Amino acid sequence: MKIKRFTAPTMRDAMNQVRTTLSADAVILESRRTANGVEVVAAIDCDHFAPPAAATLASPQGLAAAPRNSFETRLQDDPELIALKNEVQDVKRLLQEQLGGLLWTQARSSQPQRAHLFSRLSQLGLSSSLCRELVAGLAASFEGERADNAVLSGLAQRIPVLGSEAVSEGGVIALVGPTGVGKTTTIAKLAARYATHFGSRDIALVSTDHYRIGAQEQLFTYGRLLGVPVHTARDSAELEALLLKLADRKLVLIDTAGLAPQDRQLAAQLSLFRPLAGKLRTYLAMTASGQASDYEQTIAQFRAVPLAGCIFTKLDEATRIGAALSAAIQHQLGIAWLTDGQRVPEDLQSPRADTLVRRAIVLARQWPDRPDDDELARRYADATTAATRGSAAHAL
Ligand SMILES: Nc1nc2c(ncn2[C@@H]2O[C@H](COP(=O)(O)OP(=O)(O)O)[C@@H](O)[C@H]2O)c(=O)[nH]1
Ligand SMILES: [Mg+2]
Repeated sequence: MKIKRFTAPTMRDAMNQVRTTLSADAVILESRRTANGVEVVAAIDCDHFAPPAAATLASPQGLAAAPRNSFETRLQDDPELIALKNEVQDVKRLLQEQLGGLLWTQARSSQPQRAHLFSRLSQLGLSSSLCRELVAGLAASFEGERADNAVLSGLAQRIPVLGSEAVSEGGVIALVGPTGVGKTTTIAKLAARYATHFGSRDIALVSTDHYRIGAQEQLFTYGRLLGVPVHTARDSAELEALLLKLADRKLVLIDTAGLAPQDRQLAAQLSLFRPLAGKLRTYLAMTASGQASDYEQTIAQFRAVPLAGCIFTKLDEATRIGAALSAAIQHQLGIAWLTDGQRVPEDLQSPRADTLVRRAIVLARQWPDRPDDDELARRYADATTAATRGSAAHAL
């Protein structure tokens, strides 16, 4: 592997240098802003390194147009080639691990303050790329506690929270999300909260959950307790007609079926709302203690309907909320409410970014995750790869 450092006034110039000196196949390991522009560290696998000729530089168009040749076909069918491909992938993984270690060692010796902050943020459960972005944004002159405070307030500033007017302004609100996250309970909490402030006469509840026995009964029970009528709708025509009938209500809360993202009925459930986009606000409910991959999958599936924001539930059960915060930041999903217990309506809170950061810190102290150096190196390498993918895409 050949590794080279490039400096240039702009990212575009730096990428041109990388392409000309190494090749279009070069991998960007690190990029950062300097007083004079940008500094990029790029690497190329020596086996594949040949001085690039302008005509052979890879271009997206070229790749798109390339026909599938017989080698590509064999790569999928031939057992020997498949074994070879797996071996290459193993070697690649090994190289990435070693490279991660190298980058992490380098970061620790050349920028110990930043490396320390990366490690601290990472222990909150935040995504590696977010940790890296927060640390990269730190002014070089900040040290010690001042640096800690600066990155934590940087984190708070990036957490998208929605104001409490989300309910107080009323309208038609639907909650969607995976099974058992607490949608129905949250609907009851929202209805009770609104009823306390404005009376129950202006509220209606709607259930579209006809998939599970007892699911509607749960909402009817809450409705009876709160003195709020509960309606049902099986398809979008019924829902649309019902919403017309309930047009005089200040707040209509729609409960949906708890379906797992991989459930085939999910598409049918979400299609209920598509014709009504613009007439209602849909919030995605997710537990606060999920893993990054859970959030990726859930958000990807439920994005089929336009989302006005999200709700993080079961904060009381969470031992870490960094992944939830990272998902909200990365997907720019404003957090509308938090729930932290089963009590209706007490355990419903309006989010505050600084409180969420404090909570993440307290949880990390209570449930420490002390990654060893190899793990930190892996996270740092992950973040570097993600960042460079982004900046390369931006520059090219
Ligand atoms: N610990 C805790 N449990 C909750 C919270 N919200 C809901 N639950 C519980 O989670 C379970 C599933 O809630 P439900 O509202 O039926 O979920 P749904 O399938 O998404 O509608 C119930 O036992 C609720 O009491 C919360 O904030 N904290
Ligand atoms: Mg439910």
